[in-house]
Amino acid sequence: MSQPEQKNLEEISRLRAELDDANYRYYILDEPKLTDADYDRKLQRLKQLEFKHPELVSPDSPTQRVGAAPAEGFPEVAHAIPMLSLDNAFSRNDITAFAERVAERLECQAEDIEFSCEPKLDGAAISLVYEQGILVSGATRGDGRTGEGITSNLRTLRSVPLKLMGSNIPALLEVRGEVIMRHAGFEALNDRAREEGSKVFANPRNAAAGSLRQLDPRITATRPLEFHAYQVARIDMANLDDGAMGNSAMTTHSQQMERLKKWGFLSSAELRTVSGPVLVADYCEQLGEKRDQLGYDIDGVVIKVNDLRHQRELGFVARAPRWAVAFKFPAQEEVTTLNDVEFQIGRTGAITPVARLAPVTVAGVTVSNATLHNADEINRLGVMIGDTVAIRRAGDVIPQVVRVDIDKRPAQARAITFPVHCPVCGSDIERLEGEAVARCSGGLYCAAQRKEALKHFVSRKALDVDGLGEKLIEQLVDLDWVKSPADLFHLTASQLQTLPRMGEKSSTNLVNALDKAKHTTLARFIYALGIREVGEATAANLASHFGTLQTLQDADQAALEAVNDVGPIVATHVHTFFRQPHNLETLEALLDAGITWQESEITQGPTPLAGQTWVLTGTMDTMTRDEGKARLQALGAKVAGSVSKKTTCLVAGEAAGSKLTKAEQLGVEVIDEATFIERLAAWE
Ligand code: 5U1
Repeated sequence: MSQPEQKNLEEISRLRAELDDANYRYYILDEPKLTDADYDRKLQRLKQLEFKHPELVSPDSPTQRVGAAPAEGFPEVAHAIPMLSLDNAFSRNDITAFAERVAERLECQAEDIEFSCEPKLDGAAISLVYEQGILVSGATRGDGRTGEGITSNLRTLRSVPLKLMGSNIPALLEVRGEVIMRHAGFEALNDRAREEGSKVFANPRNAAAGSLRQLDPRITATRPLEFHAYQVARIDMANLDDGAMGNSAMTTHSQQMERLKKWGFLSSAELRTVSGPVLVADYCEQLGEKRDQLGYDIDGVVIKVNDLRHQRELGFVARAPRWAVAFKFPAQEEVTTLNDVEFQIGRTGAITPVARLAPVTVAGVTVSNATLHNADEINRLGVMIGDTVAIRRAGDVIPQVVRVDIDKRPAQARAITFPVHCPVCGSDIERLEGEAVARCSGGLYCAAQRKEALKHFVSRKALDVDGLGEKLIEQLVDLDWVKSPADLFHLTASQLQTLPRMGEKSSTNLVNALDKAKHTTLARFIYALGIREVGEATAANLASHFGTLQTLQDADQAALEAVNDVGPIVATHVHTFFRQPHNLETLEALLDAGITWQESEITQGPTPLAGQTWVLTGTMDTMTRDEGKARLQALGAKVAGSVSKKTTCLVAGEAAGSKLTKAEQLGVEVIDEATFIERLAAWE
């Protein structure tokens, strides 16, 4: 082999190791090491080298995740050991009964048995087989004995190692687990599908299973799927020296899960081992309370006898192991009746059909309203008033109507008519071509839009007016006292006192709070205007880029697109906003009412932090993190959510946690709140 060839070979193996390591840190340890751009650069370089040396391409190379051609169908795969189902438990008594059955067979006390408890993920069950550490087969559960071979699709998941990491690699390993889609990824996938008029999934489980059964792996590769391991089904370590496993030999399920992490798999961070049925039931209760905050669907807890020797001793009965049970949580889907549909108008005029339901308890919470998204969704569901519908509630996501039971449709069911005029102000409802959302064209003439715009205007990240809640805003608009945000500043304490539940003190406090809110920052003021797609960060970028309101107002499309993070759509919204006569009137009225911001902010200051990346963590005494972030952005810095090698400086407030540790490990500069304030004062 020539010297350049030898060099290429070395670079290939170095790049593969670096990419595997970056993947492992990102997906398994949740501690990213490379930025996305660095990862892509290295992957590109590796592709280039492998193109030059096709003889060196191997199936475990990180370039080979999305390589396979579309399939015609999936081959049958017989599972070497059946993929069993589990018996269910629904109460503390059921858990005790299970533990006692186990104790009787093992001839011991239930309290002394160690159980491993972990969430029962609601996704698609999968088996992965590794020979000599290389992924050779991946299959669905199917009927438990035979599944579908979907290796090419599973290879596209970056949480599926193509090659086991670390040491003591077994000759054979079969790992089982669940492929899931997190709520955020699921919502984004469905939002995109609604916009494009393509298939909408009823829940993340269907989305995960459907994504895995794509004939073209390139489609699977675009889906936000994660594989979480939960069982070592087969392992053959005969290839290793007797002593190779040393003290780390695995005698329990929890040890196996730890070992799987070292080999590059994700396994549950919620796994706990506890002894006896009381603590197992406590675990189930606690996980049930946490269920809405996990960000992915779980339908219960899997409780396993932790000792592998005891598992073997207990064996199986019919289709389920005697050593495990699934404690089931209440379902996240329930059936109820659609009593009516009302149409709600949002801040930007977007009209959302809201299903009014016969109240139903879904996963422990009473649900009487659910979203129907838009007209296309109503058509897709084919739903009518009076129908029996399935409602899904998960995490923080707004409850949704996911299905209709046509067979139960009553004779008097009524079609849902999408209004052509705004139900609040009577203006035309418009739907722009290519947009899924219909909008009321009334703008601030529409009381509904006015109420929402005012709620936004006084909200914490905007003008932050204390004591002006939603109900009060609604009253002020309904009484026609407030037609535009500027009217707020003309309210008097004596006028406010005439409202129900507004005493002398609260009225005076509100007037004072409004007065205080007049002195703000340019970034907050821009955000408060409620321009479409202009969130807090964009507002801060616009403020620091243009420096004055007038320069922003005068900016053309190209000048707007030159701002950090502003693309053509946002630029169009901003440009259009400042060309609407009623918006210009509102601005003038606000300035006349006395809204001001510090002079230093309206003259475009220097941007001494341009090119730097800062991270804020912990709590600060004198300002919120949002405020700190806006001030850094005004100085030209980028403010990131996590610490990496690229971080210039970490501001660590009270109770700073893992970000501080990481910054220290990476040698990133760390400063406290006092130093941060000193530096801001010097730069500003
Ligand atoms: N977390 C988890 N889910 N789950 C499902 N563990 C687990 N174990 C299973 C199944 C069917 O089966 C083994 C107990 C055999």
